[in-house]
Amino acid sequence: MSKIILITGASTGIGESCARHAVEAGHKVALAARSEDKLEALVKDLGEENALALPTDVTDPDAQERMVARAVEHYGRLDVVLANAGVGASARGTEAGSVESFQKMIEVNCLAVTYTAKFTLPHLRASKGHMVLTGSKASQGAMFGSVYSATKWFIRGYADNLGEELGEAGGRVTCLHPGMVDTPFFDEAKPDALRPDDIARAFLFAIDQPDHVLIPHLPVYPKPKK
Ligand code: NJP
Repeated sequence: MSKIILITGASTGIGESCARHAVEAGHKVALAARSEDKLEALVKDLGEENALALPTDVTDPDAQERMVARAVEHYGRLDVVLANAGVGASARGTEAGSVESFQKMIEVNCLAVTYTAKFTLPHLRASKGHMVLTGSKASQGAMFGSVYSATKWFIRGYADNLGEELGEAGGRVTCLHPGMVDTPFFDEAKPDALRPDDIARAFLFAIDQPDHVLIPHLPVYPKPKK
């Protein structure tokens, strides 16, 4: 069945790849991020009948409320939400990192996800839909820095609690936990990392399960080298 999927952080990397795979699988997508030019280019690629650009800064709750309203006005419902927008910091340690980078990571990776959930949950309740959060393998170790890891611990715990909230209405919540993925998240290419496509396939696997199946957590790691 064709699903209506709202994706935050859709302009590049994992979010963009999830959007491409979703449309290829016959779904329709609403794409949110700040970079309007990238979203418009993606909509052109995917076809206006399949994709809608919603330029949004997810740290602004009013903007997210408008984002959700526009998606629902356009498509009539929401079946899946991928709360994926996230940022890291180039200086990783707590001592080396700037206070501003800590604030930004907590604002985008944690607070903004609560806004996404707040404004989409009524629609996901109505559709008995599926919320997917992009967590990280880093929640189990400070692979990208302690503060970043802690923001993804928040996502891990929040996913479990949201699962109870949405579960009451017959919906589902899944938390993806990618290992390192080669995306613009990093300044330099990461040759041994996963590719965004690897996460997109996992995303589709999670949302394509029959209604009686729940995948609460889905780790996707690069295979260790011998
Ligand atoms: O990174 P990137 P990924 N408002 O930089 C958007 C997690 N993760 O795909 O606004 C709205 O290509 C930004 O769009 P723009 C990671 O923590 C990654 O790797 O136009 N959107 C872009 O679309 C994150 O949660 C790895 O700049 C905002 C997107 O977020 C998710 O995967 C490993 C925004 C970031 O795309 C996607 O990251 C892992 C704002 N204020 C978890 N700020 C990894 N790459 O290794 C940013 O375990 N965005």
